[in-house]
Amino acid sequence: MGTALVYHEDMTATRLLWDDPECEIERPERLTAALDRLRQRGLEQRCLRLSAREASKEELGLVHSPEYVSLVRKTQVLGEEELQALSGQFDAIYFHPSTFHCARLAAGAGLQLVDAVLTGAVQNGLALVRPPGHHSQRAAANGFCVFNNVAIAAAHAKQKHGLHRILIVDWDVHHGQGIQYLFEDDPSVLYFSWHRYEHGRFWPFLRESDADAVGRGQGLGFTVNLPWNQVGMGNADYVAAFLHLLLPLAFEFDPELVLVSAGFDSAIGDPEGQMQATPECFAHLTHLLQVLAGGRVCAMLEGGYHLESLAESVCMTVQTLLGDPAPPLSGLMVPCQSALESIQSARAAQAPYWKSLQLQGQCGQVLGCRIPPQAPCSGYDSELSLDVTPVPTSPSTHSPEGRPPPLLPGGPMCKAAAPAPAPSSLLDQLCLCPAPSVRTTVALTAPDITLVLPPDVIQQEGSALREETEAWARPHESLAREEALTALGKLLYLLDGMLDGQVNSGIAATPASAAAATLDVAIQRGLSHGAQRLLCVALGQLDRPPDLAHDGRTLWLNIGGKEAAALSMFHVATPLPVDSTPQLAGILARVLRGEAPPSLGPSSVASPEDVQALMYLRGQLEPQWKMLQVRLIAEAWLCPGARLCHRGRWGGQGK
Ligand code: X5A
Ligand code: ZN
Repeated sequence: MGTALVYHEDMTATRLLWDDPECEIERPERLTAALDRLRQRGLEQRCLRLSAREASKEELGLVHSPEYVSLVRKTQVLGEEELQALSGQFDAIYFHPSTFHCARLAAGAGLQLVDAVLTGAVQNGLALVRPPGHHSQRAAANGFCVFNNVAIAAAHAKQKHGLHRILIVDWDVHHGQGIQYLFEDDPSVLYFSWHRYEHGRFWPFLRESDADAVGRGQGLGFTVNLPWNQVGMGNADYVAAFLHLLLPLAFEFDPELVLVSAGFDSAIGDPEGQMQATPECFAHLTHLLQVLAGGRVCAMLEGGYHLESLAESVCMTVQTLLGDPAPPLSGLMVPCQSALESIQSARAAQAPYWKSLQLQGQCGQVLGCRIPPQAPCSGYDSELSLDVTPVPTSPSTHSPEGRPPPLLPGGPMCKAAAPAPAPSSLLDQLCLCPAPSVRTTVALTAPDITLVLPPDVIQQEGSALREETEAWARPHESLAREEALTALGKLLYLLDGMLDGQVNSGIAATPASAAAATLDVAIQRGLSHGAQRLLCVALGQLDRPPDLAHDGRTLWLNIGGKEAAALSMFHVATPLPVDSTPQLAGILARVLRGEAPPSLGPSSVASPEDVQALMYLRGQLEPQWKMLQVRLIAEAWLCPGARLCHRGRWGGQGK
C-alpha cells in the first residue's frame, strides 16, 4: 500500500499584502520549496498524487461556528484596507482575497487524505497545505491559521468513519492550542503537543500550554503538553520525548488513526523555533509513529519557515512514509537537563491517568521502587569496570571527523546555552543515504518457513564461497555439520549484500544447534566487513557468543533470557516472555519490508513482574546510557532504591 501526497497549486495564492514583520514568514514559497524538493528527490513521483478539494460548509462546521465560517467567507470580497482591519482583530493573522478558498482547500486536503487512508486506498500520506490549522479555534483565526485542518480531519474520522480513538501528534514548535480547546473534554482524541514555552514567555503565552494542562472532564489525561523551557532542543531531546512520554501513552491508547500536525518550525534553522533537531530527526519521529494504528499515519503541514530546513524535513517525512529506512542521526544522543525536566514534569502530570507511567513508577509514589534486594546495584560498577574497555575507537560512519565515543560517563550535555551553529553549515553536511535497491532478501535454509512469508520477498539464491565459509566455521565445532555450513554460507552472502548496501535486510534460518556459533561468526564478519557498531537482539535462552567483546562495538540484548542481568552496558539480558509463534518469521519479513506491525491491542501494558525486571535493568544501565534517563536527579534522592542505583553516577565523582 502506498503513500498519498495531497496538494493543490491554488494554496500558494494567499499571501501578506501589507507590512507585518510577525506574519511575513508565512509565504507561498513554503509550499513550492517543499514540493520542488520532493520532485528533485524523486519522492513526489513515488506517491499517489491527490488534488485537494474544498471542504464543505458542513465539514467546516464540524469544528467551527457557522458565524465564523461566514465571516471568513466574506473576506473574499473585501478590499485591502478592510482585510487588514479584520486581520487586526485576531492574533498573528492576515487575510487575503484568496484566503477562504485556500483555507477550504487546506481543510479539504486533510479530509481527502484521511478518506484515502481509512478506505485503504493508501497506507499513509502527507497533505501539503497553506494556511496551517492548529492554532485556529471554534470562532477565531489565530497564528496564521484560519480553519483547523487537523481537528476537522479528526472530527470527520470520528463522524464519517466511526473511529473511536485518534492520536494527534503536534510536532510543530508552537502549541496547537486550537486543537487542545476543541478536544479537551473528548477522550476519543489523544492530543500530544511539544512546544517552545520558556516558562510562558513564548507565543502564544498561555498558561494552558504547560504540562499540568491535561484535559478536563471525560477528557482528563487525553491532552498531553510538553513545554520546552529552553531553545536549542535537538535530536536526542525529541527522540527522548517520544520514547519516554508519547509512545508509552500511545501504545496504551491504541489509536486507530494517527494524525500529525506536521510543523517543521521545530527543525534546525527555523527563526521561530530556534531548535536544533536536524531533518533526519523527522524521519525517525515518523518511523516511530508508524508502529501505531496499523501504520495509518496522516501528516498535515503546519508551520516551518526556513525554506531549506522545511524542504529537507518534508522530504525526510515523505521518504519514511514511503517505507525507506531512516538515515542515521547526527550528534550525541544525550538529552539535555532542561528537556529531561520537561519530560519528567509531563510524565508526572499524566501519571494519574496512564497505567504505563504508573508501572514505571513515579519513583515510589505508585508501586514503590522495586529493586531486587538480592541484586544490589552497588556490585555493578566494579563489574562494569572490569568488563568494559570503554572507548570504541572506530570512527563513525556518518561524521567525517569521527564523533566522540558515545558512552563516556560524566559531563552534562546541556547545550541549550551554546550558540546555535549557522543552519546552512549544518544543513550542508546532510548525508543522503540512498535506499538499497533490494529492500528485503530472505536467505532460506529451512523450507518450513516459506509458508508464512509474504509472497514478494526475494529469495536469495547466492551463497558465500565454500572455502571462505569453511574458514569462518573452522573454530566452531557446532558448524562442522553440512547443514550448518550451508546455512552459514547463505548468511555470509546476505551479510555481504547488506554491508555493501545492495540489500536492506534479510532473514536467514540456521539449525538450532548451530545458532550461537552462527551468530558469533555473523558478528565477527560484520565487524570485519566495515560495520562500526552492531546490535544483536537474541530471543529466547541463548548463550552469549563466546568471542563477544565488550568494546562498545557490539550491543548484545537477550530478550527471554534466564534473568535480568547487565554484565556490562553492552551485554544485557531480560527474562521477558518471548512470543515465538511459528508466524514470527512471516511477521518479521513483513515488518522488515516496511509494513506496519499488527497492533498489540488496548491491553498491551506490561505485567508488574516484567516492569520490575525492566526497571531494575534501567537502574543499572541509566548511568551509562544517557537516553535511558527520565528521572530528575533531585527526584531520585527521594527514593532510597533509586539512590542505590545511582551510586555509579554519584559515588566518588563528587556529583
Ligand atoms: C502555524 C504556526 C505560528 C504563529 C507565530 C506567531 N504559527 N508569532 O507555526
Ligand atoms: Zn508553528
